[in-house]
Amino acid sequence: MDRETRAAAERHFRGAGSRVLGGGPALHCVAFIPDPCTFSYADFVTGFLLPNLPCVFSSAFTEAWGSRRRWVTPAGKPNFEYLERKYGNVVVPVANCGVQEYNSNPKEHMPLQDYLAYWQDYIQLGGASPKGCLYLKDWHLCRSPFHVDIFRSYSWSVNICGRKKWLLFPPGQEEALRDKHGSLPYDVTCPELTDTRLYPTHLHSSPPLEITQEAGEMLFVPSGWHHQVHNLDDTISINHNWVNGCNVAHMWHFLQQELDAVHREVSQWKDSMPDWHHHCQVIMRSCSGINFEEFYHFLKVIAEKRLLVLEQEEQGTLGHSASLGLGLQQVVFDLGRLTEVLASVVTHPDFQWVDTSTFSPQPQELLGQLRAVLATTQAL
Ligand SMILES: O=C(O)CCC(=O)C(=O)O
Ligand SMILES: [Fe+2]
Repeated sequence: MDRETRAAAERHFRGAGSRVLGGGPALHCVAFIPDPCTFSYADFVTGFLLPNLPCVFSSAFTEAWGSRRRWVTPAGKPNFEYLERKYGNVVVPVANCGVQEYNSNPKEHMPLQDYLAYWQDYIQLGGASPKGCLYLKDWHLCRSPFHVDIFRSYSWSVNICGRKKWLLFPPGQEEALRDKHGSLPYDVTCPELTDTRLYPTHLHSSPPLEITQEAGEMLFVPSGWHHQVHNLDDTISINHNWVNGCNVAHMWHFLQQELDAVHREVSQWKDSMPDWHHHCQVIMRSCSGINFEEFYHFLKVIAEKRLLVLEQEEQGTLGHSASLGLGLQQVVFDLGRLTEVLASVVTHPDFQWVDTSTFSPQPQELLGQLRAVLATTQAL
């Protein structure tokens, strides 16, 4: 990120106020980025991260990846022999796509070599197996049910080999896909969606953005975009999720929504249960994977790493690895966003119920430190 991009990003959030994720004009196509030489990180920040829009990077971006050479045969198929030799003993989680457990699939663990044996049999039998359709999570096989990524993170996904079809819904558009009980469908292509008694608002839903991701291509999935993925071939993909200054407020907004939902569910016990707020945090953690205390620690760890980079920069001891590969401008921008979110966390009424006595530093202390440091970074 350069200075100018940081200024644009800061302006973006200054204007955003309490704007929540969602809305925006309907999109009919997804941008394609053909050439790594003419596309910078700054272009990515202003064109996609800040407006929260998806894009596809051409296979030229991943041409040099070792996995694209070694995991794939010259014919573009998974190199089973190589994968088994290198990783055969690794125990991997495998989901059974034929069985629906809430909005997911039950998982078991097995050595990769067993999974690869299953996969080769599946191909030999023409895309069938008495064991059903097994899905190796992280090296995705088959298809992934309709979902939104954890904590409203961004993600990218690269096809090492094979092709995928993605169906993407901008934030908020999933609302029209809820059934009469408020639940989202497991499969957005299932015929039941047209039954207005089951899905009363489906008529008002917009069709998803449909993307065919070719071998080597990378798709950027923005924050809060629901999606469903179908493997069109035998496919291996690598995915990564991340949060930075551009979407950390989306994460915080999501956590507040999750807590509100818990409050609504258990509101009838509020007056009779002395530690009701604590229980809400416990429920939230088990449903959403994180509570307010852990979110505070998440912010703290990232803030301290960024503060260290600034300190080293000041002392002239900043090496490339110490900067986490982030430019100084990104570090300053992230600190600004973290400070804003932390200020909102510490004043949230439910955070007042969290026992912070053992936190080090104390939340207010960290906030003060961040504000003091930020005041010195304007000239950077
Ligand atoms: O590629 C897939 O099957 C699903 C990827 C995905 O959306 C995820 O892991 O969150
Ligand atoms: Fe996902």
